[in-house]
Amino acid sequence: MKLETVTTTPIEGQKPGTSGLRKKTRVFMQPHYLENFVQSVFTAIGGVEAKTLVVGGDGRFFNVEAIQTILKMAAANGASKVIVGQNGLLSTPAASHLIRKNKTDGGLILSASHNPGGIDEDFGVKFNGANGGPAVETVTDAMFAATQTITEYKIMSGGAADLGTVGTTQLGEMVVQVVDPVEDYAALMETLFDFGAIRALFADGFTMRFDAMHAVTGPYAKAILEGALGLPEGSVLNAVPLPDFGGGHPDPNPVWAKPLMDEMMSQDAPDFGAASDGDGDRNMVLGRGIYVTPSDSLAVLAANAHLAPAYASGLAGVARSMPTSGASDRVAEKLGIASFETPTGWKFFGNLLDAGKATLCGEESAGTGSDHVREKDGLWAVLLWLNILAVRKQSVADIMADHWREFGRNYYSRYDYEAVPADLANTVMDNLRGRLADLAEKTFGDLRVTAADEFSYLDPVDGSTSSGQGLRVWFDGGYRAVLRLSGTGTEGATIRIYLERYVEFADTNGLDAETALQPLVAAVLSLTDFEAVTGRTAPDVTT
Ligand code: G16
Repeated sequence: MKLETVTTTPIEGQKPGTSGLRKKTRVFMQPHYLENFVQSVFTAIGGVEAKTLVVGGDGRFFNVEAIQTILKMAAANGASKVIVGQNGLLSTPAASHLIRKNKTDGGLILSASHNPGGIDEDFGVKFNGANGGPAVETVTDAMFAATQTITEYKIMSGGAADLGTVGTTQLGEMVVQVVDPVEDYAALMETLFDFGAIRALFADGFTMRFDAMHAVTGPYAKAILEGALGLPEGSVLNAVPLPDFGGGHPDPNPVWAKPLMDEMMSQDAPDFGAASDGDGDRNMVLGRGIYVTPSDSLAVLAANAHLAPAYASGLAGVARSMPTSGASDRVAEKLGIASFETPTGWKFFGNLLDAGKATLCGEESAGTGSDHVREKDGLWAVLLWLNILAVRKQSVADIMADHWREFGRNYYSRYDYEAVPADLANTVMDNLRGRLADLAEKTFGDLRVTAADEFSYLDPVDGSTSSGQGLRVWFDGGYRAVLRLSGTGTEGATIRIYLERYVEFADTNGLDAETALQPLVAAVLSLTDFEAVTGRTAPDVTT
C-alpha cells in the first residue's frame, strides 16, 4: 500500500444539514465527492493524526465501499486506530456508544437515516464528536468552510480491510478493529432496564411486533428482544438489513410502516407494536388500537421513567425540540424539573446532556433518547416502554388515557410537502416572516392570532445563539402552528407544518386528532396563502 496525495478542487453544495451531509447516492459516488468531504471533516477537527475513530453505517447501498475509502483516508492521514462494525454495520446509537465506551476522538456514521437507500436513492455521512454526539454547528460550519478551499486529500492506494471477521487487522500503520455491532450496545441496554421484568411480561403471554423495516435495527432487535428477553421467534419482522431497505422508506411512521399500523389497528392486534428507522435512532410506538405520537411518547416516558432502574432516582430535566408538542413540559412542571426547548436537530441536546441539565430528550420526528448515549435511540425507547408496561401492567391505551386525564392532551400532527421548488418554499417562508410583526389580533379562518415570532435559541451551556429556527404562530384556544424547511431532504425543499392544540381535559374516546386540528389547518393555509403560492393542495406525508 502506498500513500497518495490527490489533487482536487472544491465541490459545490457540501454543506451539512440537520444531520450531516445527505445527497443522492450517485452524487456521493462521483469522483472525489466522498473524499473531499471526508478530508474536510478531518481538517475541521484538527486532523486525525494518532487519533482513534469509530466508523459504521446502516448497511444501505454504497455503505461498505464508502467505509473502505474512509479507512484508507484515515490511514493515510495518520489515524492510529479505527473501530468498525462487522460488515460495516453500526446503528447510530450503537456508534455513539462505541465512541463513548472506547473514549475515541469521534466517529463517522454513514446513513441517510429514514430516507430510502439504493443507487438512485439517498446516502449520507455525519461526524460525531468525542462525546458521541453529532458535531455541533461550529464544527459543521468549519467542515463546510474546508470543502470550499480544499486542494488535495490523502488516501492509501490498493488494499482493503476485511470487514467480515471480528478481530484486529492492519491497514498500513493503522489498526482496524472489527467488532460485533450488537454486543456492546446490548450490554448497555441490560444495565438500564429491568430485563427480568420484561422477560416475565413476555413469558406471561404479552404479545409484540417489532418492524425493523429491512434496516439496521434487525440484528439488534433479534438479539435483545427475541434473544435476551425471550420474545417468541418471528416477532421481529423484516430483520435482515438490505441495501435498498426492501424498496421502502425505512421511516417508522403511520405512512411508511403501514403494514404494522394496520396490524395494530386490527381485531387481533398484538399488545404492543414498534418500529425503527434506517439507522436505528428513530422509533414508533403503538398499542392495540392506538398510535402514540412521538411528542406524547416523550411525555409518557418522562412521567414514568422512574420505573426503570437507570432513572429510578429521577430525571435532571427534559428537553424537546421546538416543533415538538408541549406535552413533556407539563410533565416536567409537575415533577418540578427543568424543561428545555431547542432547535430541530439532536446536536442541540448534546450540551444539555453533557452538562447534566437534561436526562431525557425527544423530538416530534420520532426521536427519543437519554443521557446513556448522545444520539436518539429507537430500541432504547422501545425497551423503556416495555419496562414501564411490565411494571404498570396496563395496556398502552390505558396508560395514554391516564396520562391525558392527568396532564391534558396536546393534539398533534405534521404536514410534509416534499420536493417543492426551493424558490416557492422560500416564498412561503419569506412572506410569513415578513408578516410576523403584524399578525397579532388578526383572524384567519375561525382562529385569532395571539402571538407570532421566529424561533432563536440561546444555548444555556455555551452561550451560543442559533437563529432562524422556525416560524411560530399561536392562536386563541391553545393552538400553535410552526413552519420550517427540512434540513434532511435531498430533492428541492420540504416544507413542514407542525400543528398542535392543547386541550385541558381529554379522554381516549374524545376528539380524534384530525378533527381537533382542522380549524388550525384552515387558519394556516389561509394565513400563508399556501395553495396559491405552492400549487400544492395536500401534503405528501401526514404524521
Ligand atoms: C434528523 C435529526 C433530527 C431531526 C430530523 C428532522 O433525524 O437528527 O434531530 O429532528 O433529522 O430534521 P428536518 O426536519 O430538518 O428534516 P434523522 O433521524 O434523519 O437523523
